[in-house]
Amino acid sequence: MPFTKSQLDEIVNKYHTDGYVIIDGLIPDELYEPLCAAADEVTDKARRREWKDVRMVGKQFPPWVEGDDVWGVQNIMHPDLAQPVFAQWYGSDDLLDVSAALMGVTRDDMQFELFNILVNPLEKDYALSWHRDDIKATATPEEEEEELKIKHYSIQWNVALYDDACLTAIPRSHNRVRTSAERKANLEGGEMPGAQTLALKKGQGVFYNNNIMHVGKYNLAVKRRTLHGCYGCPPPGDTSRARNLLQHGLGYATDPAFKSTLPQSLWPMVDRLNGLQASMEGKEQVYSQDL
Ligand SMILES: O=C(O)CCC(=O)C(=O)O
Ligand SMILES: [Fe+2]
Repeated sequence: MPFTKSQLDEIVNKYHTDGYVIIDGLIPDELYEPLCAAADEVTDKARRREWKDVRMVGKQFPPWVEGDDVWGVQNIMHPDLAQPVFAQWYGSDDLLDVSAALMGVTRDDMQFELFNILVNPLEKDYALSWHRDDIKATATPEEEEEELKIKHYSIQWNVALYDDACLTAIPRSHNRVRTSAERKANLEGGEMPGAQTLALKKGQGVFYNNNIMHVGKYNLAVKRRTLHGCYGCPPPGDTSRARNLLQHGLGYATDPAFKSTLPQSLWPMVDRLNGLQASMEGKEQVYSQDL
């Protein structure tokens, strides 16, 4: 169901104030069961290592390495996984409309980016450490202040196929330097002041500024299949998204056969991504984090 202008205004306000916003009803009814089935299939493949592009327990950021247990499946729109329902949903109207509103652009300005799925580990509970996705935890307050000023031209989301209480964040921390208590807890461990679990009911999504202070905690006993991805909206010629994006390996999107498998709503968005990839060819890959 399309969002009204006043609903979108309220969503955008909450997002800018708190650094995140939780939204209902982003999965059209007819896609829910097919998405669950596709999510199980790609998760099983990843757990059997028939799909190697995975997040391994013990490693928080790319580049991903070999390991024993999987906490995420990467690039789920890849044609080799043959699950077109993921692209169908990634190109669905409500998701695109709300994402465009949150970035303050129109759908014509949007860029195709990442789409992964986050899953429960099977062997033992796992937790990431507190982080902002694009600023190192070791940054000095001065570096943090400078890096927080950088505009990211993107929107990131988690949309839960099953109830999900894995993501915890510090509301309103997306645009300010950590307090000394937060910095200490971040670097030395211990209780994080102001932490709040962003619990999702099945079908709900959280859209968040990925520089909000946040952490993931994964319980092996609770089934998690949470759609996790982003879109961009870089102005023409701006390559700043490359650092965050290309570390995840989006080469598959340059194959012309790939585009033909996608809904047409995504074609101009893929062209924009591929323009960015072409302009970065031969340049050294820089990773956002070293964990
Ligand atoms: O598991 C989550 O919801 C958060 C994952 C996360 O923080 C990350 O991938 O950087
Ligand atoms: Fe993160």
